[in-house]
Amino acid sequence: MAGAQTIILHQYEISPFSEKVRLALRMKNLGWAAVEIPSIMPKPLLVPLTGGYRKTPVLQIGADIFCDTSMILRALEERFPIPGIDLPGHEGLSHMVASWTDGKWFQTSVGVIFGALGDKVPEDLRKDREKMSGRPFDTKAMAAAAPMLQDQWRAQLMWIEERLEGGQGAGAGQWIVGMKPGLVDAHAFMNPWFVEQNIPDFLETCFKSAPRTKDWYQRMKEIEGQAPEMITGEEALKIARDAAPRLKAAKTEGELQGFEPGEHVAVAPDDYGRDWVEGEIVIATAERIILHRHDDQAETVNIHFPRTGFMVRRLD
Ligand SMILES: N[C@@H](CCC(=O)N[C@@H](CS)C(=O)NCC(=O)O)C(=O)O
Repeated sequence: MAGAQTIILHQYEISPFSEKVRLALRMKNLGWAAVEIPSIMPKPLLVPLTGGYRKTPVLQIGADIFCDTSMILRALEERFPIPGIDLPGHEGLSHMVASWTDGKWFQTSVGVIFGALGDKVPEDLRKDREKMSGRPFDTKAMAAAAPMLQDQWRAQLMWIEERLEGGQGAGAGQWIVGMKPGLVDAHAFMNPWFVEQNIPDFLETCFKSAPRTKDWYQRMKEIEGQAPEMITGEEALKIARDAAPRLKAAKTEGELQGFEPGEHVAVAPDDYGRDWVEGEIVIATAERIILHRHDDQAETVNIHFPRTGFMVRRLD
């Protein structure tokens, strides 16, 4: 039964960023619980935990809340290091790969998918995404751009093909780097998976130019893990309420804006879904910032964000 030590993923089935974390959980063969959250606002059982952050997924362990997959994967690797998936000799590389897979390639995937599905996208999802991105959801323009984006999507898939062709040593060409699947593979897996869920024929067509990538993708899909325990948002909130954030000595390290522990600040993503989360700094380093917050429903939580892709500003 889920409790304060359980890995709880707030997610939804068709979310590619959620799939990336589910894949990492499978690679580590970890037990976990899932809360199915809505794909559009409002998210009344999630926001009390995150202080306003709305994106998917969010990871919870007790009263510690991890936002953004880069923070989530880092936290999983730190807390559950065996087996390691940040492969020795390739440390740090996964962040660089993720900034491509989660940024440019993901945006190309969104364009290709929405361009193909066009009018089938439900009205409430369109409205939500317009609000979240601040841009009109123009299905005609998306359909017109789709063929050019398809070229771009496949060109990025070919980067994986080139990497798989170029490997050296025993086991080369099986995984993107190293001799076993790791974080770099998990990042690279996300976009083909997203496309396969929505327009599988397009993926098959692209794989004709990328046979090694097709085989690699199949190998990735064969990685088995544990099925989640399904819990409700109410149960997850209660777990947070009954737990205390993991104790950490407050510290800031060489903060460029001069932040100190205990300072009242706000944190928000710098791309879309720019909802500001307010709290007091527990820890701020070059890689992460942890805010302490109190909420009527969740009570005391620590919310962890990466520094890359997030803005931090001082509040008076
Ligand atoms: N940088 C974020 C991106 C997450 C993201 O964009 N997730 C999509 C779903 S896959 C999302 O939040 N969509 C809006 C929503 O679910 O409310 C991360 O790595 O977690």
